[in-house]
Amino acid sequence: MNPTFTPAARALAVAALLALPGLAAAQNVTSDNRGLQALQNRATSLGLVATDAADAAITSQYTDARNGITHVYLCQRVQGIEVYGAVADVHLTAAGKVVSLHSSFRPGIEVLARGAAPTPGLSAQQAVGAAARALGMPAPGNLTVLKAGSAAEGMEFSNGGISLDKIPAKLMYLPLADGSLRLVWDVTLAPLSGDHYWNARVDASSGVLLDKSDFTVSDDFSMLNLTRPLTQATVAAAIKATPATPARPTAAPNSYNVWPLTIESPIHGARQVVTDPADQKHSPFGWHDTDGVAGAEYTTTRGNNVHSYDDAPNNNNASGTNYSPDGGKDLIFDYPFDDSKNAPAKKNQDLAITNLFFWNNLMHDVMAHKGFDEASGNFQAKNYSGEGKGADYVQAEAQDASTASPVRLNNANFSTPLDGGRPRMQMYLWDRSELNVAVTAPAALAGPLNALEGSLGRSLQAVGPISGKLVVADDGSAKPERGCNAPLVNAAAISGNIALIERGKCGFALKIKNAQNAGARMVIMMDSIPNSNTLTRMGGAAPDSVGLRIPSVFITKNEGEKLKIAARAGQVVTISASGEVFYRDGDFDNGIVAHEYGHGISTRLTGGPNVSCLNSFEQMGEGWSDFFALWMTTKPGDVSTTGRGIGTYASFEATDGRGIRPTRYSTDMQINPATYALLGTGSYVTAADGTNPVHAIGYIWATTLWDLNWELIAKHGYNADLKSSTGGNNIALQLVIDGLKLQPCRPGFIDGRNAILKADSVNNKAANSALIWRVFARRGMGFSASQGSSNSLTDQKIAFDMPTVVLANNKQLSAALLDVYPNPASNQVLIRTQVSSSVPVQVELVSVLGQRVFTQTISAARLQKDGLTVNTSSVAPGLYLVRLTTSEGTLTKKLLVQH
Ligand SMILES: [Ca+2]
Ligand SMILES: [Ca+2]
Ligand SMILES: [Ca+2]
Ligand SMILES: [Ca+2]
Ligand SMILES: [Zn+2]
Repeated sequence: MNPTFTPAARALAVAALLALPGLAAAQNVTSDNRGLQALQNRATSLGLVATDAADAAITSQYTDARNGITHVYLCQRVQGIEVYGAVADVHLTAAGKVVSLHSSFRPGIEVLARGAAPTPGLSAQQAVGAAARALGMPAPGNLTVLKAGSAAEGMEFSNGGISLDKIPAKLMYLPLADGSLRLVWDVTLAPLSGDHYWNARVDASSGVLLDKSDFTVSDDFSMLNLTRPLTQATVAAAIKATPATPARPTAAPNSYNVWPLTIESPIHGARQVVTDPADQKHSPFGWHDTDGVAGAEYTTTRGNNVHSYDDAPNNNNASGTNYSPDGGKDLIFDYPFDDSKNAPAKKNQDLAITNLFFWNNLMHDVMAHKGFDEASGNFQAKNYSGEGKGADYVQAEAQDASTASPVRLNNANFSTPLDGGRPRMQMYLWDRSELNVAVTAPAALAGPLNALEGSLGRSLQAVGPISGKLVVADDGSAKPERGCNAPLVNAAAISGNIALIERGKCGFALKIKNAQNAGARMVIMMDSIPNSNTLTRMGGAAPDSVGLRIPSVFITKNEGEKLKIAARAGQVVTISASGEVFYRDGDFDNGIVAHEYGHGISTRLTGGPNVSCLNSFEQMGEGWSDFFALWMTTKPGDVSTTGRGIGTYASFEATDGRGIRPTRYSTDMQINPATYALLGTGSYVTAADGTNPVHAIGYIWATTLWDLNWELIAKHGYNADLKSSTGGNNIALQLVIDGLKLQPCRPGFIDGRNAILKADSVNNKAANSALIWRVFARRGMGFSASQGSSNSLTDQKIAFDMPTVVLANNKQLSAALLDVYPNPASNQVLIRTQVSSSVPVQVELVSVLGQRVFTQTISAARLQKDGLTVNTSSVAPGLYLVRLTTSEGTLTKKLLVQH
């Protein structure tokens, strides 16, 4: 210990001495120290010295009611102060056997701490002010202490008028890049804009911001559209166009007229009146209770699990007065739906808030049956069991920011503070613009142009229809049509007309600005790449930041060239252009609601409810969320090979559209070829600014979980009762949820695979291990695969093999191990397997008469990775047997050839 104690340091040391050994400031005070002891007993094998784990503390601990596993989550401490990011998890059976243990404790922590300043120069209040300043927030007002505690235990302050929630602050050690420790204040602030929920670490002496993470996970889909101003013109016109509301049946008490379970959105199925939907076990007092005593506390869309309300102005309900529909004493939430294309969002507000309320409750109830419950840190106002922390129901904000300036579109996000902190779900409108840009003269060129609007300037929809003469820009340079030099030489000719400018040399914004300054009413930007049909969405700056007021559209080089030649030849070229924007409401896309809620589940379950650690580069947060969305919307009779897009409703697509991911989800690798090998390649790399392609990463992971779900359905059947424990779909979700609890903090794909295998061993005595291996091997996460660092996207080893033990004792191997598609086949067929073989695999095609029409030997590695494509165009139509002979046994499957 440092001998030069200041009074502050002494106070700290005393506080540390007074703290119960092994217990952090977390809520789960328990006398069960088996997890802590297990960790301490294994210190040496974890590369630690005894003192590294001597002062470890439990951040949370709970026993799973279904499988009896006690999950213990710990943090490393030195001198009673937590070390940020140094955590461990230990999982024990009822008998005390350790089934899994991970640690990221830092070796030699005492020596490292000696180099760090032992006392904070700033008080906790000063640290809150410093963090706010560093994060660009206003200075906090009167910070009153809501929960007192020592610096090392942490304390909570009031929101200071700058945060949407109470402000926790705690003294910690932050490991720096060079391995040294720095004493910091860990401060959590939720700015009033609702865009972020910062967990920041500032130097405890200087107040300098050293590290931050965001509790908000954002699902930006089109950054370019986020700041486009909404005009009220369309909305007003749309009100007139709205058909009369049809008569509705009178609903029974406690009913909701919504798109219920397994219906993904209004394009996927009909709305229905659902009566008494609250789960008897996990919402025993109904969805409108908050006190655990019979009788609803709210007749609005508010209750123990969620409070859903309108947030069109994006004030984030700071005053607590945002609007929620009221179902009256009978709790009847039955509102009309105007599904006309140009219906204003406001007209469907009651229904949007109701549907959002319904689906948040549904996620709560279904997932509680799978083990996301009070003990493990779920979202409830009151915890009826007394386990875990309450006061953290979801704040679900419908039609968020739809009348705010700037408007937010094409997005959704979810903020997950630690257990006891209220999450926020923000659901936005989605837009789609329809452009009509056409040449009206000369007759030889007349006809529609293939055009795309960007985010620069005002939209055609906002400006209204434009028609006029096209004038080619002339900036006086060797390539005058690029319009980069100001002022334009032919400004007089351009004034009052439409400017044609070619891409290149300078940015779009400057070109448009030059045309605007010359008096142009609109810009048609032609591409500079011949024969390209790809239209570029012009963007790069918020519209008003560059002072652009005129609309602009992008067309191809080939179309633009014809117009340029005609105009320069002296012909009068005229253009007409108009645009209209339509909106869809994310509140009706149940897949997106489930996805957002899913972020809360994966965040609370990984590392325990009192630590937030889904922040490694490989972490699969978006993947779990997509999987939950797909899982909740699987209907009886669905088949595994059908492609499923995410967000098809919000993206104005048909139900078989691609949605917002690289491909649709499917077990058919022709539809969805994703494997672990994609990670770190192409668009699956870390960007120059350090951001990761989280949705692309998640897509690979969700693909694998989706395969797992269907393999288990094939084995155990589908159970339409989603709260049951039987049926392949329920077994799959249970493995995924338990995998979240069992995996280490900051996980990668192989950590996730191992946790699912572990969950199967705990839940099902490893009855599905061969199936799980097969699924992961098929997507590149086989037995020999490794993830390298979970914080790098480029150091993985991909493998498509299965452990030999799985394949042992099985000479006639299961047909499920052999992929043959398409089947029936016409001109070619792809044959693939994950089975390993110490000798080259013989692949044969045998007719029903036993005649071999094809034979080839190929390495097992190639069959595992790429498969073998066989040309069947000259094979006579009929039934054949595909036969593979490996060192582990034979595989056969029937194949029909048709021409
Ligand atoms: Ca009540
Ligand atoms: Ca909001
Ligand atoms: Ca909770
Ligand atoms: Ca890696
Ligand atoms: Zn997401």
